[in-house]
This record gives sequence, structure tokens and C-alpha cells, in this order.
Amino acid sequence: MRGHFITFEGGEGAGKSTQIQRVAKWLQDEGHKVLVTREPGGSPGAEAVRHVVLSGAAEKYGVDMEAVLFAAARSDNVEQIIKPALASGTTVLCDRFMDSSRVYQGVSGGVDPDFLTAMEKAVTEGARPDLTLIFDLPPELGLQRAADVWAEDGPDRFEKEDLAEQQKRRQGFLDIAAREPDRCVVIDASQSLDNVGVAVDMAVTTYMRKATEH
Ligand code: T5A
Repeated sequence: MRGHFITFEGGEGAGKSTQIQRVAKWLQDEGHKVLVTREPGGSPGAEAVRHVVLSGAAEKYGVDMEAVLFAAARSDNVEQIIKPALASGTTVLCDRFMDSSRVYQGVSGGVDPDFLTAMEKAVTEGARPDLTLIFDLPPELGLQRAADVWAEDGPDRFEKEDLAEQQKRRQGFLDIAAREPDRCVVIDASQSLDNVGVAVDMAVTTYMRKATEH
């Protein structure tokens, strides 16, 4: 049986990585085979692209170029890591996926939606998320949390953009959740770690229950 594919999305410092590790442990303890991956990255090829896009090295070549690089990284992660895991019945937890491109490159970057949709279709064929948790919080709070864990080189290419841009992204994720309520669950990520954890567990449990009924 194909594994479950669950993606974690949202703005900067929303708590996705923290929750993904906790959910992975919880599901493993319940007997699931689990693989955690992230985007941009996951596979060796995609990790190489991650450095290029997050350092800002590709920024001067424009938003279309960056969108293609994110899609290239995703394609490699999907083919090398995600699809084989799903085919072996492993539950895949992915820290960011296609919705980040829709929001960062589309809504806030202004890349042509038809171009993005065509790349998304080509790259995610056979690997569409079953459940997407959208971590929602005021961008001020997310950036404050993210700043606590910035490395010496400070904010990355996308973290350094202004609050108005971050606000647009927040709304972009909420709009996706409103358009695709069967796939997406919005998590109030401004709550305490424990309360966010409870909301995440509830969403995952509800999805798993429905999936096993079918
Ligand atoms: N991008 C990505 C695109 O533009 N297009 C794409 O297609 C893709 C895939 C990725 C960047 O690339 C962009 C989006 C991003 O800008 P990244 O380093 O992977 O860069 O960045 P993020 O995914 O944003 O990772 P962050 O670390 O910033 O955010 P997380 O993972 O959401 O947050 P997390 O768990 O690391 O937590 C941050 C801090 O907050 C604390 C944690 O302990 C940690 O210190 N924290 C809480 N504190 C209080 N209360 C809570 N509830 C907390 N939850 C976590």
C-alpha cells in the first residue's frame, strides 16, 4: 500500500521543523515507517540547489530563474526520495513542498501562475500531498522566532524581505487552505509548543482515520 504523504507549510519560523520531528517520532512509536525530508533539499542534488537559492546567489537572475531552481530541486527530491518511500509504504513528512512555490514565487514573487502550475504538474506527478498542515501566525512573531536560530550569516534570501511581503505570503497560504479544504488544515501556530502539538496531532489522527476507512 502507498504510504501517506504529509506536507508542512507556512511562513518563516512557524514551527514546522519542530513539529515534524515530534510527529515523526510519534508515528514511528505507533509502528509506521516514516521518512522526513525538506524543501528545498532532501536529496543530494536538491541540497546543492538549496544553497544556491537560500544564499541569494540566484536572486540577480530573477524570480523565474529562482522558480525553476526550486522546481528542479523538488523534481530531484520527488524522484530520488519521496516516490520510492511512498511506494514502499513509508509515510513521508515533508517540510515545505509545492505550496511554498505557489506562495513565495507565485503570490509574492509574481511569477506567471500558468508557468508555475505547469512546472508543479510535471514535477509532482504521482506525488501529491494527501494532507497539508498550514502553520499560520503573524509574520512578526515568526520572524522573531526564526531570528533566535539564525546562523552567524543572519537571515536568508526570503527571511530578509519586509513585513508587507511576509503578510502577503501568510494570506497566500490561507487562500490555498480555503481553496483546498479536503487537503489542507490550518494550524494556529502562534500558540504554545504544546498546544500547536495538540492541534497537529488531531489533524494527523483525523486524516489517518479517514484514510484507513477508505
Ligand atoms: N522557499 C521554499 C521558496 O521560496 N519556495 C519553495 O518552493 C520552497 C520549498 C526555506 C526558504 O525557502 C523558501 C521559503 C523559505 O524562506 P528554510 O531554512 O527551510 O528555508 O526555512 P523555514 O522552512 O522557514 O524554516 P524555519 O526554521 O524558519 O521555520 P520553521 O521550521 O517553521 O520553524 P522551527 O520549527 O525551526 O522553529 C523556529 C524557532 O521557534 C521555536 C523553535 O524552538 C525554534 O527556536 N518554536 C516555538 N517557540 C514558541 N512557541 C512555539 N509554538 C514554537 N514553535 C517553534
